[in-house]
Amino acid sequence: MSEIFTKVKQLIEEIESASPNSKEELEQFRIQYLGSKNIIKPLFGEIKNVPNEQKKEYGQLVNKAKETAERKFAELQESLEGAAADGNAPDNYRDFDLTRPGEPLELGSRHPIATTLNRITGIFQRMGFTVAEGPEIEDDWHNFTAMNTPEDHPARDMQDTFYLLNSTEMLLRTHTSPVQARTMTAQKPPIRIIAPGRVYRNETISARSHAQFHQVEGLYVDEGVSFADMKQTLMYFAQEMFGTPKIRLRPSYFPFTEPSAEMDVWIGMDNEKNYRLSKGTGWLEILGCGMVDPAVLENCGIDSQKYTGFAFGMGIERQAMRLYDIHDIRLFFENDVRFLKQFAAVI
Ligand code: 2U9
Repeated sequence: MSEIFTKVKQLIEEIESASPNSKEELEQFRIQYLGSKNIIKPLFGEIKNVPNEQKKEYGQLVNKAKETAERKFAELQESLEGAAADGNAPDNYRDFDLTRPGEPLELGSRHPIATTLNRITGIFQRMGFTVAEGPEIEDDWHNFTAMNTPEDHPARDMQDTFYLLNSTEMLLRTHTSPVQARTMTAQKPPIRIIAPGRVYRNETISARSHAQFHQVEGLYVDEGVSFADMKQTLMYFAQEMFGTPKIRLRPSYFPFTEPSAEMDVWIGMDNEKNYRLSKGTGWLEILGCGMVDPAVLENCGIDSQKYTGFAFGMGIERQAMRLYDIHDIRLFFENDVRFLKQFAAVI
């Protein structure tokens, strides 16, 4: 009877020393020792031929063979897979193809609003303006009072301005002017800043208007700043942004500037697009501007006898829509990747 014992012991040794080197060999191992027709199974049946006093010992030995096969299989599987992940597997156990071409890195894209904004601020930065920023939740004073907008001005109406819940004091800024008001109260002239950022107005959302949009505003305050300085600055901007210094200033009105103007840039009408954009005039309205009202300077603690300044403001969405031929302002705020991916080439 010791013969069958020897056979099982040899089998255990055989299992212990097995060293499959490939997925296929490992599968062979599994079939041989753990499969439905494995060679350990019939050994359990042999117990009937083992004398009673040795049955227990025999049963334990065959169980050991089975457990050894299970443990060994788990170990082999782990080491082969681990090696494959390390790239150290035997050549025939790699389940990936090293000759496959690499996956190209997918480039992200800048949002067209960011690109347009960066371009505009860049032009003014090269003229010596620095970028100033401020909160989007503002108080009534910085947004309206300091800006010479009287209590009964329609802009203050709930219809036009988003006030914070149960507040008549705190609001979502309707322009980036409060950034400049804050700078003026904190700094002495010369002040030469550009304030880009997001603003909010209580407007019905459509293809042409949105309740949130972006502005770039500029402010230059110093001794002896004149309307001519403003015109020259804006001409240079037109040259850089649109490739032409040909601008015109039309009289306009804003509560915070006097005199005020609107600036158009000449885009001509020699192609259909420019004809459409300029409504058949060749002129495209770009921004509003003017000499800072002395009352605004005084509100912010600046001596209006000594200092003068000019300011301007423009909406970014309008310019980006023109630049990239986008016909619906809502596309800017939906973050649909099909829209955003179209700007991947834009740096
Ligand atoms: C201070 C003093 C004056 C900023 C100005 C405009 C004219 C203007 C509009 C353009 C389109 C807003 O985005 S829009 O709807 N803005 O026309 N903004 S002057 O004047 C200032 C700013 C700050 C202290």
